[in-house]
Amino acid sequence: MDQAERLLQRCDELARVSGLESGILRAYMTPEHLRANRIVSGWMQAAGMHSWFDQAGNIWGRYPSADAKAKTLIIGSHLDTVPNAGKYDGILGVLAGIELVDDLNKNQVQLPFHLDVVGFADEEGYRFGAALLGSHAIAGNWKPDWNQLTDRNGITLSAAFAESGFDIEAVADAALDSSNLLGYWELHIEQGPVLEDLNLPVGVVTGIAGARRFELIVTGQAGHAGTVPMDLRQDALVAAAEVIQAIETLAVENKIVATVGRISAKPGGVNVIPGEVRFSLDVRSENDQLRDRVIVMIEDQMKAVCERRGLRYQIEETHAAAAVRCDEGFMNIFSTAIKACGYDVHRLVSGAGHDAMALASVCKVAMLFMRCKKGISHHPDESVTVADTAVSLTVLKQALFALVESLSIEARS
Ligand code: HGY
Ligand code: MN
Ligand code: MN
Repeated sequence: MDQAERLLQRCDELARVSGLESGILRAYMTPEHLRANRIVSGWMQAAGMHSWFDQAGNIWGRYPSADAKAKTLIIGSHLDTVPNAGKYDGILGVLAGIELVDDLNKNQVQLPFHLDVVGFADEEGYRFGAALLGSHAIAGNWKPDWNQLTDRNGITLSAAFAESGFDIEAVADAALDSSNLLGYWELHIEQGPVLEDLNLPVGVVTGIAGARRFELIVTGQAGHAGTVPMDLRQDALVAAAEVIQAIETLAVENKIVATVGRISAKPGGVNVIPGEVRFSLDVRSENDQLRDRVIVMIEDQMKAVCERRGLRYQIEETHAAAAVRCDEGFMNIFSTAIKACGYDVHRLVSGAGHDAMALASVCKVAMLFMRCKKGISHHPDESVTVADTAVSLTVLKQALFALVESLSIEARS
């Protein structure tokens, strides 16, 4: 079996490590998160790396340079998922790093830098709402108030750490010494239709759209569905629906993206007027200033609707990641490698968020996108081909050797 086939077979194996009876879910600090890490750690060791968990629950493998004081290139992505996920979002990038090292190890190739492969623990932020927790931790940007975030069952992040055998007070020790970092590379499925439309297996990411996430709460008055006249109601769900419609209109008018992915109404009886509604909001744009202006417009709409209907509202921010530019030098290395493989180079922005956003605060970052069928992602129909996976591995390997070459030229100059 060749490396691309083995990589995809390993994605199938990890897909079976799930917290759901049917479908894939691996959330932060759950048994399935740790089980997946241990499986990946075994593959890292089989590829010739030594492997360890860090204090934030990320899994690492190191292919060391002979020079103990060498700098480090990190290649990785995330092993956590959204609920009912596909097999490749994140996972592909971690396993590609392992295949790259396995090839180097088998051919006894020595690098002038340490090559670390990382499987981040919580890029999606599904369980606790805040995203990029594992990568923020290694970038030294852990926020202490995250410790008190709670999941759907009211379990705090610190309790979840303890249940999984981690001490959240030690999470700051996961931070890397950024002076040692050459950079961070991430292979990731495109999660969009552009490469398929251009009939290209891979593309170079120029930047990542910034994202902000919120929990919006509308509070009215619960009441009997049969006895309260329509003009005397303070119906939280109807008010929320009006706000959600306004969110869509504002996003379309301002050419950004805004999504309400989750909504819940209390008390939840079919014959009870909802007294409280909570819903999520995810707003993104390549232009942080435009995104933030639209968020203010959304808040204004929320205020106007609630005042008119006599309801109260709260807006809690749960995640913010600034738009990120990828490193020009790395983009050129990836572009040259793609050309050497005989393909046109297409550069594109990522609308999806990635761990590279968190790493960008401490080192240069670059991303290589790989085509996925119909651009489908965050869905069981996520699909890639062995051929495209093989191209991605070849491009990464060519890019790695080009980096070695550019560093040796730098050292000689
Ligand atoms: O939400 C995102 O963009 C990513 O998939 N976490
Ligand atoms: Mn995702
Ligand atoms: Mn992802």
